[in-house]
This record gives sequence, structure tokens and C-alpha cells, in this order.
Amino acid sequence: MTTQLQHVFDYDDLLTDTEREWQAKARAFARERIAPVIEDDFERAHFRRELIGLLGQQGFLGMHLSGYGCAGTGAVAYGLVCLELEAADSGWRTFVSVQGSLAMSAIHKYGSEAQKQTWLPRMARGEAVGCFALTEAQGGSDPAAMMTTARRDGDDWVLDGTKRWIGLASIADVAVVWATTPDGVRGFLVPTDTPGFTATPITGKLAMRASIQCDVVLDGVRLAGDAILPGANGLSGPFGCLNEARFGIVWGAMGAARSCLEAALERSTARSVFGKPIGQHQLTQAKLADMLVEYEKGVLLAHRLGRLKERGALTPAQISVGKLNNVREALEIAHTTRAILAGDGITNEWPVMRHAANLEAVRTYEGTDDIHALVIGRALTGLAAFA
Ligand code: TGC
Ligand code: FAD
Repeated sequence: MTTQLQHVFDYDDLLTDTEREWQAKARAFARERIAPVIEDDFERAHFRRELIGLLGQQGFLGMHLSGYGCAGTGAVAYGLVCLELEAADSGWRTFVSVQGSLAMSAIHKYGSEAQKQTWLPRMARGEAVGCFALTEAQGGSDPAAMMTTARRDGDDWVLDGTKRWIGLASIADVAVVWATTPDGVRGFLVPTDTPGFTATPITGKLAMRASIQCDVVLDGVRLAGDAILPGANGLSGPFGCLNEARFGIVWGAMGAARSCLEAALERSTARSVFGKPIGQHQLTQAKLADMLVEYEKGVLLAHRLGRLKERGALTPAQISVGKLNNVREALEIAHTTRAILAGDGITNEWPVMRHAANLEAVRTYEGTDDIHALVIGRALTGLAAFA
């Protein structure tokens, strides 16, 4: 595809040189390493494991964390990398999210010094993979209802339960597992070769086909006493990590949207029906204009959240506004693009149906639209309507 979308608001003007460099590096990586193979990988449901080390070499893994071999960038730089990766495929932004924003950030925020030294440098280099096991089959929206338990046995901990939809679990070296204890929800670092830990990839997915999600069983998984994350007490532990991953999604969704919009523009000028380019029909222009408006608004919203995050002022409700809006609008852009491409739009000659399918998953994970609407509703009214 040749069309490259230009921002009408001269968005680059809002970025520092360093941020532009990170964006350019991620764009080049996505275009050279992911784009040429993604349609085939998606069709074959193949996760291209050899890219993990290359992502580490680029500095993208845990890039917003400081120390332990992490790049220590600002939030906007990280967001721009998420945008560029997701412009190629949501599955690769998800990889960076699960590794960096969920697993690494849990260890970085709540781990002991020994846990950080053991895992973070290797994870930053892509030599070790992490996963984040919160969701259970009985209802991912309500982690407070989790049934996985951790009990004391002498100095050890013993974990029992099941988790569902756990990204990367079957290739992970370490799982961050959330479980209930008599003192509330706690997090544990589980090396995945521990007896009793099994991860089985979920098959039959029609979205996120180039990435891995698993059912996980914890059957009497025995861990040393120091496997617990000392700094996480209660659900605020995992929720603190979700804030990080949701922030990346706010940006990433706009990458998928941009890819679709570029496809729509390309097709609008290249194809003629009723004697003129379809982009010269007013109805097509109205669609293109609506898509551009939502894309530009989404990027500016992501940018605003990024600057708030950089000064420590970003609230969970603001993240929910970004996640709800940007994923919803990206999906709408994917659907409208598919309509403009018409018949050819359902083929993998174009990335559009793949983005649309992936965005259905993105709309569901890290809190569904309903959950984010309720978080915003609670912030507006002071009244929680979850239960
Ligand atoms: P609630 O009573 O509101 O809070 C319990 C405790 O948590 C604190 N808290 C937060 N802390 C930090 N950040 C947040 N965003 C927080 N939200 C709440 C709260 O202050 C309280 O702390 P404390 O110390 O008083 O105990 O909790 P609730 O049970 O009513 O839940 C509210 C709700 C529905 C918003 C929450 O359950 C929720 O967010 N549900 C959605 C679950 C979800 O998003 N799961 C994602 C799993 S991981 C994933 O999908 C990875 S996808 C791959 C990728 O990211 O690319
Ligand atoms: P449910 O919670 O069963 O929700 C079903 C429906 O009910 C939804 O429409 C929901 O919006 C609605 N609903 C629920 N509660 C309310 C309410 N109070 N009011 C109104 N409506 C409500 N989890 C992890 O822990 N780690 C991962 O790495 C991970 N990766 C994932 C990757 C993919 C591709 C997918 C699809 C999921 C992943 N998840 C992961 C799980 C994800 O977070 C959950 O799917 C999500 O939280 C929703 O849970 P659920 O699918 O069980 O839906």
C-alpha cells in the first residue's frame, strides 16, 4: 500500500525529537518485519516467535520502565510505538503490552529487588517471556470473583485454580498469577516449568490469530515463600498493571485505524465506479471525512493522556475514556473502510478485515465497553453500578 496519511493538525509538531525517533524506529520495524508476513501468519494462526528477541533489541519491551535494562522513555514515546506496531497487527502490540505493561510492570511495581534482578533485564532483552494471569472462565469482567487460591504450607505457597485467555502463557518463562489468600488477592511469580502449571493454547480464534492466548491450569503448584510479590496487596495490584496496558491500547487502536483509513484513501482514488473515482462521490467523501475526524481526535486524546501520565496526573477514569472511545472508533473506521472496499474488502488483499477482527478482541480485553462506561459513570456520579 502506498498511501500514507498526513495529519491535518501537524501532529508531529507536538512531539520531541526523541519521540519522533522512537516512532520512526517502530514504524520501520512494523513495515519491515511484521507487515510482509502478517497475512500469512494470521491465516496459519502462526506466532512468529523469532521476532521477540528483535523487539528486545529495538528496546520496545518494558520501554517505559526505568532501570533493569529498560529504556525509561516517556509515556508518549511508548504510545507511539504501540500505535506503529498495531498499525501492522494488534497481536504484536498485544505482545508488547503483555510483556512490558502487564508482566514486567507487575514485577517492576511490586517485586522484591531479587525478583526484579532475576527477571526484568532478561525480559527487556526478549530472552525471557512473561504472562499475566488474572482472568478466569466464570467472568473476566469481575476479577473480584476469582476462585484461584494460594495457601500457605509451611514456608511454601500452594496455588490451585484455572485461568482463561492468558496471553503468551504457553511460551512464557514466568507467569504473574493473581490468587486469593486469607489476606486478600496477592500476586505470585510462577516459573512455568513448575510442576502443576500447564498452559494450553486456545484454538478456533477468528481474531488475534497471529498471537497466543491460553487456558492455564494450576494444580497444586508449589512455590517458595519468596515467590509472592511483596508490594501488591488486594485488587489494586493487578488493576495498577491494567492501567498501563489500557494506556497502550488507547494508542494502539489508532494504529489499526490509521492502517484502515490509508486503505480507504488508496481505494477511493484508485477505483472508479459510475464513471468516476469512488472518492469523488459525495457519500464516500462523507465517510472519509468522518473517519479522519475520529482518527485525529483519537490521536489527540491519546496524546493528552500521555502527557498527563508523564506528570503522574492520569486517572483510571481518564484511561477508560480513552480506551472506550479509541477502540470503539477504530472499529467503526475498520467497518466503514470495509464498506468502501466492498467485495475486495473481505479478502486478505487488504488488512481491513484482520484489523476489524482483532479490534473485536481489543474491544473486549482490558475491560469491555460496558466496564469502561461504568468506570466513567462511577467517576461522574460517585455511584458504582458494577454489581
Ligand atoms: P473496586 O472496588 O473498584 O476496586 C478494588 C480495589 O482496586 C482499586 N482500583 C484500582 N487501582 C488502580 N487502578 C485502577 N484502575 C483501579 N480500579 C480500582 C480500588 O481503589 C480498590 O483498592 P482498595 O485498596 O480499596 O482495595 O473493584 P471492583 O471489583 O468493583 O472492580 C471494578 C472494575 C469492574 C472496574 C474492575 O473489576 C475491572 O476493571 N474489570 C475488568 C477486568 C479487566 O480489564 N481485565 C483485564 C485482564 S488482562 C487482559 O485482558 C490483557 S489483554 C492483552 C493486552 O493488554 O494487550
Ligand atoms: P464477561 O465478563 O463474561 O462479560 C460478558 C458480557 O457481559 C460483556 O459484554 C460484558 O461487557 C458484560 N458485562 C459484564 N459485567 C457487566 C456489568 N456489570 N454491567 C453490564 N455489562 C456487564 N486476561 C488476562 O488475565 N490476561 C491476558 O493476557 C488476557 N489476554 C486476552 C487476550 C484476548 C485476545 C482476549 C479475548 C482476552 C484476554 N484476556 C486476558 C481476558 C479479557 O480481559 C476478558 O475477556 C475480558 O475482561 C472480559 O471477560 P469475559 O470475556 O469473561 O466476559
